[in-house]
Amino acid sequence: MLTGTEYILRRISLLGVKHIFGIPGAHIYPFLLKSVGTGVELIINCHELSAGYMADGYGRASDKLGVLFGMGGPGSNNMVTAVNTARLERVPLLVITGDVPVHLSNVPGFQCANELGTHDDAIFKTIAKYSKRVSGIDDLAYLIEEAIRIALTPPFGPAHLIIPYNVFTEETSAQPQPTDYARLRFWKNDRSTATLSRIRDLLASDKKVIFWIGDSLNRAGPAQQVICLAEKFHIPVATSFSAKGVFPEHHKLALGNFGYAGWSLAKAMFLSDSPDVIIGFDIEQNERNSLGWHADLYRGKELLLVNFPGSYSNKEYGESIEDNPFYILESLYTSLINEVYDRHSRERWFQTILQGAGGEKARPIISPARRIEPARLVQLLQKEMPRDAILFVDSGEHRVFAGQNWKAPAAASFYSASVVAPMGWALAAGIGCAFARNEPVIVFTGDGCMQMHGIELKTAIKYNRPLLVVLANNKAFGRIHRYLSTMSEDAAKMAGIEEVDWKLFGQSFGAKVFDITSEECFIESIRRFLAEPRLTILNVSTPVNPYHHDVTLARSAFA
Ligand SMILES: Cc1ncc(C[n+]2csc(CCOP(=O)(O)OP(=O)(O)O)c2C)c(N)n1
Ligand SMILES: [Mg+2]
Repeated sequence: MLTGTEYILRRISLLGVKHIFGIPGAHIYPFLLKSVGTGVELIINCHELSAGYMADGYGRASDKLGVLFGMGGPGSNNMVTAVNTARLERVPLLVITGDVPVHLSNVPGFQCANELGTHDDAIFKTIAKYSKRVSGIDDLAYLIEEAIRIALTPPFGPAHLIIPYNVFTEETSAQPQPTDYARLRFWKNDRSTATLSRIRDLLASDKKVIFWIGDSLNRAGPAQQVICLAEKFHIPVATSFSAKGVFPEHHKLALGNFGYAGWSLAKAMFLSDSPDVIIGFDIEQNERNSLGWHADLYRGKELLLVNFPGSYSNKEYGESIEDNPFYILESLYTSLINEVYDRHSRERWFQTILQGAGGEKARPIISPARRIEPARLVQLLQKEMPRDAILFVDSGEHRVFAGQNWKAPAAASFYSASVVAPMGWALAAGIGCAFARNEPVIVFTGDGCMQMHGIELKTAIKYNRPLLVVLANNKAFGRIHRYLSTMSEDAAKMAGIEEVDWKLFGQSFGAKVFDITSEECFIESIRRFLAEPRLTILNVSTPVNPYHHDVTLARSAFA
């Protein structure tokens, strides 16, 4: 017999998940106490929201599942943005929140989410992919299985279970069994055969085709298929911001990322009428992907998007087929890889485009003043760090420079929450990744983001996670400053951030902190981190209005 807690944790352990993230609270005492010896370590965070981002980073980077736990009421309410981000960015998460014992569930007890008892499912039903209350120990095995299956079926997302206090301690005769959830990735529907043959015909034709790869495909398997198909049929490939690297960005067919903070090569190609067809996989027609629904993206070419059911679609913005991009790419690969195709006309076409655009060469960074430009920071970072370094990028002005200047060498090497863009995500998610992967992790963040979840540096130190945090410190909510400063001086002041002594802050947790004022000092500090990899913060003084080579890339509905 196993207690409810043992059952849950052993089931999670069978998925290969070794670390889960959360905050203690009365509702989950038995969950904390009975966790020892289950093969899963409970990582105790500073806030449920950043715990959620850590679970998100773990889920994205491990190709498994992130797990978040906490109490109901205030604990679960604090998780809301992380759960919503995981849904909109398609990250597999299992969220477990505690509750009062079943016999108290309909009275307003201490720390209830609402006046009728905890009933957190009322909140989570609107933001998660799935939310259920376990009514007793006999329900547990079935509901855990259902939650895991739903989280790991594309489009991935968060599944939530409320587990009442008594269910953690009661015993069950059920034994957790491993299930091969990898196969869930390849579901098909009644349109899939037609989708496949339509794309196959386009690839085999002499049409000028471009691939456009979206967020959920930022994993090794699909990336391999995209590379093989692109090379075989000579198809240039662009990605969304969060899928940077699914197609290696130094590849001769790489267009880089298109949309907000994208490459000029991708922009020139997508806004021209040179391609006949752009085929997108998991490219939702949202503002960021489409450069603010730029009219030229939809003119003079066919736009065919293979998107998960439920994705936003609008006929004015291309044709969206509801299907499974994982299945379609896998089937295109297996059915076409041995075909013979004459690439010559596509080769000639793309060569002409490249000559016209001058390629995506590293641009000289010309600063109006002698400061360390964030674009330059990213370029130097890439030069100094090992090729397989993983980069997590936060929300703000600094993100633009990562998008344009970082050349992601492979899938699963670049991560950003670019759909919801919650500030402070990158540090926490990067720490989550450092639990999942044994590789150097870099976090590129701003001082505003650092104010939100910088306290989680404590967690990185406590569990000995060696991250390199590059803090682009412009003493402002720079992204906001860019707009407010065009309105009035008083408005711009609202976007200022008063001096924070980040050195003192980081050192108070035991982090190594370097104040960076020159490029030489930046390079030297990176080398010191590599020689002795432990949590290191590079506090770089950057300008509030950095030099942009192409401000139109930041085009938005608001400006
Ligand atoms: C949780 C959250 N609140 C507000 C915003 C709006 N916002 C977007 S960028 C930004 C400023 C970020 O400042 P900082 O981290 O210093 O980066 P910078 O823009 O200066 O590079 C703000 C307030 C947001 N994205 N997320
Ligand atoms: Mg800033």
